[in-house]
Amino acid sequence: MPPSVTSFTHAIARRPGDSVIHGLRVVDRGAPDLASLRREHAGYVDTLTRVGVTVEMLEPLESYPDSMFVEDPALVFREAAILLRPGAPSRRGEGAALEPSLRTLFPEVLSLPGEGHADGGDVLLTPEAVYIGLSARTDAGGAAALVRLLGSLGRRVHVVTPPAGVLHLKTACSLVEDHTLLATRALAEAALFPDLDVVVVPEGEEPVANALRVNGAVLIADGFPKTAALLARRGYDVRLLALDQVMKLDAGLSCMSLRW
Ligand code: CIR
Repeated sequence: MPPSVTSFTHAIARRPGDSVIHGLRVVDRGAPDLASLRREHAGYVDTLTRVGVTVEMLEPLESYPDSMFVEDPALVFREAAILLRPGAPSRRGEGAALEPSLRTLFPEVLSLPGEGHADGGDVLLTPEAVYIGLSARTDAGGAAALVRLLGSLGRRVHVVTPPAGVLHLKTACSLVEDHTLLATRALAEAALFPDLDVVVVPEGEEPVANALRVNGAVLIADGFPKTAALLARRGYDVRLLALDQVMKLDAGLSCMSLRW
């Protein structure tokens, strides 16, 4: 049986540095408030711990404002970690900064070959397959290199094109079960995942599509009551997390950790 992709014992997270206020954002809704953002990050790590995950905390990296979003520069499986090459020029050194920690935690650390770019936020794992979304951050060259690398590890890989306007594939979707995807209506209608059931996020609550299923719980951003009620009705143990400041940086729950 393929391994579950919603059960984790370990994670890596990186504390936000002061420079996080200069993090990338597509629409500028003002810089995040540093103290509140740090509280949100601490609450996130605390929740992961409460649901049974041992979190390896990394120190802030001031030279990379977006480096608390550790999901983008790497991809991890129990048997290996892959250093990616983020698409945003300001994030290109984040993989090298993560490498020493990954080497202490994984039996093997591989690197994305070639010149292309790929962000971990564009990679969705299901038990049987890996989906890579093309985006402003993940280009055709990076996706092709990742397809070859994952293929050599025995993974089945699909490259998909999310609808325009999606920063990362997982900005618009996340797995709430091994075979059930929570997704925005636009992504659901694009029908990119024939082997998954799709739960559509209620209209107006699209930012909450980036939920995080961890062990028995589903973590979602606070402030999206229709989605919280929908998930609770479906029997999920829903945990609400304050995320207002993190969301000002176009980020969500999955991107603040690497999990395995
Ligand atoms: C960025 O634009 O790279 C950061 N401000 C946010 C990254 C969020 N990552 C993700 O959704 N996977």
